[in-house]
Amino acid sequence: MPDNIILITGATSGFGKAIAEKFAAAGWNCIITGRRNDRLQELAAHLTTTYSIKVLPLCFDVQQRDAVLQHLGNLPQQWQQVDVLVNNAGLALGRDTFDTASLDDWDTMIDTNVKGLLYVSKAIVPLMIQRKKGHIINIGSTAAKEVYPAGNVYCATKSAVDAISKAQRIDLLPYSIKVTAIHPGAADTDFSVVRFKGDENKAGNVYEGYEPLHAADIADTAFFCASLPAHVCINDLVMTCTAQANSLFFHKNG
Ligand code: NDP
Ligand code: 8X3
Repeated sequence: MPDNIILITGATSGFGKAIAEKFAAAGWNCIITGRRNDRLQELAAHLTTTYSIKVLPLCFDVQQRDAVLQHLGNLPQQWQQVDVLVNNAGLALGRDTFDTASLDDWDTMIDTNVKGLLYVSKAIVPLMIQRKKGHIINIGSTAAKEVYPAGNVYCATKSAVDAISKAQRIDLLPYSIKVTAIHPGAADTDFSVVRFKGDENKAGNVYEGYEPLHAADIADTAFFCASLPAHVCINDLVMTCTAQANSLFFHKNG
């Protein structure tokens, strides 16, 4: 299988799905992961038939260390040359102040956004080291750059993604592995519905009065970062919609 291979975690919706579509359209073979197998199978069928590429759907929870290592530590031979790994799977749960937030929500965010990213990276990095080639794209957030009210642990997990990206960049330097952290601001995916545990009204309010980023914007940016010449790496990229200055400041109509 001669073409480029991208592995995207959290490809069942939002950024991950859009990234899979973007790279598949450019002829990349895709390893797509997530917990919702029906969505994975549907996306795999769509990408395969639309773009005549190969797709390997892998259904697992990034919080489960053994499951991650079992799936990604035993990739079929023809899928082992992963050129780009996008650590995208992640979530926020709740928008509660430090004193009122739930420990269970904190555990899930830390286990997914931080530990999941570490498990996946640990499984794939040896394959990149072998080839002295590879590109890790970690999806952080503007929440990594400024803590906002009632953002506490979500912001902390994204600060951790920021720090881990810097650490990977230093430690993997001898192997010519690029590490890019993309930090998007508000984008209208399922993110807020998940954060507000299915409350569509609360989720919709997040995007009222301005045009947020769309998943395709992040996919275009990831594709740009992955398309640069071998000697060029975008290290850290913060992107927001025009109506957002940072985690705290928006210009909304009405
Ligand atoms: P979505 O909710 O649309 O997508 C999240 C993806 O992550 C889904 O595919 C989901 O798949 C996957 N995922 C979540 N938990 C797990 C898990 N335990 N194991 C495996 N996969 C998991 O949100 P976005 O696309 O917006 O979010 C993608 C990333 O972007 C996240 O890391 C988020 O923090 C970050 N981000 C989002 C922003 C936004 O405003 N939307 C802004 C900045 C960053 P499944 O449920 O099938 O497992
Ligand atoms: C998602 C964007 O502003 O909800 O990371 O933290 S925000």
